[in-house]
Amino acid sequence: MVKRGAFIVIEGLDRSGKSTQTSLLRANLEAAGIPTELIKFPDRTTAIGQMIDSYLKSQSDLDDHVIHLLFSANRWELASTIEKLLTSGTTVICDRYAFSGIAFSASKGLPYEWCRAPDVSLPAPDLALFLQITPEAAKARGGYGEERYEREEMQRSVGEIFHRIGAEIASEGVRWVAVDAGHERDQVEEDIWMFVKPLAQGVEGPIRRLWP
Ligand code: 2DT
Ligand code: MG
Repeated sequence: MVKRGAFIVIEGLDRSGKSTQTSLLRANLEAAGIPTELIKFPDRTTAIGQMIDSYLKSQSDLDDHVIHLLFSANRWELASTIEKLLTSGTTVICDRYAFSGIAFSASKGLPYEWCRAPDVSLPAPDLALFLQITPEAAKARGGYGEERYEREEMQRSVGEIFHRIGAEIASEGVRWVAVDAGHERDQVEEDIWMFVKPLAQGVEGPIRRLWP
């Protein structure tokens, strides 16, 4: 049976080390000879991505529902690319995905079920790794940046919703693994590799869909 590439999502709060760890993971996969593509959401380069970027920088204001749908549309723009990559045997790593979409919008008060709806039937990851860090530890790392959502109260409620998502999707059959991102960089890298390595040689079976 021909194997497809693995679809790996890395989620976490701001300052949890997502960007560093997604880059390290890509390097480790490539060093193992696995063709790998790293995609970051939001992808701020598309027309929709530019609207999102402007919103995050507070250069524009949008209704909470509208920005939620734009984040989802930004994933749909890349959905067929992700599928093609996986089918051609490339492993895809996403830095944030639909789970961030729910966590941030629901923490602003939008209904949880409403937040899940626009991502229905997007490709589902084979493994979602949640980089867990307390808001206190994040603060100790130099604090948050200037963008919208980069505030301690918001990060705290986003973290709580991530936990709810983790519990729910695990019961629906998506592998959701919390990794302690409070450790040293090398330790986190090693922990992530331990979970990804078994998938690195490819995955059998069709690409699954959200929400399984
Ligand atoms: P970065 O700091 O990773 O660039 O993210 N976000 C992200 C949402 O609110 N919904 C989504 O669907 C996604 C993918 C999280 C920028 C901010 O955008 C938020 C932080
Ligand atoms: Mg950020």
